Amino acid sequence: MAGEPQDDCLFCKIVAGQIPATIVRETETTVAFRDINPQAPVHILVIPKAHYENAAALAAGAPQLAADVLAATQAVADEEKLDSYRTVFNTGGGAGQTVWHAHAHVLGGRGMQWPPG
Ligand code: IU
Repeated sequence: MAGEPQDDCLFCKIVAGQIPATIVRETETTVAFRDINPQAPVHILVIPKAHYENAAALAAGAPQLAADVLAATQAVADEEKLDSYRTVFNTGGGAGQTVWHAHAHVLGGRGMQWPPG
């Protein structure tokens, strides 16, 4: 069911403390941790604690929680002292989504190209 922890979800396990992660920020509803395969000097993932499979499901099912995730991306960027940064939600395999628990990538600390690959 939407919002409920999933046994086979890596990010639900991080929320539960069952898998280690370098957590940089935590609120009542969100967790932010460093990506294990960073694509920029700063690469942090912000996730809702509740399980939604992607950003679209999160926005539709829990709009306040989606807002909490967005607010957390800004807070993380501030804490990392990023003037410019990119926030990415990969939605669907064709867009590069590999973990099916909604997450925002916060990337910064280097120049960015546009369009992204
Ligand atoms: P994606 O948008 O679903 O492709 O992003 C998933 C990210 O999760 C990706 O950048 C991975 O490096 C990252 N990640 C992680 O930080 N820790 C893990 O244990 C695993 C993936 I598996």
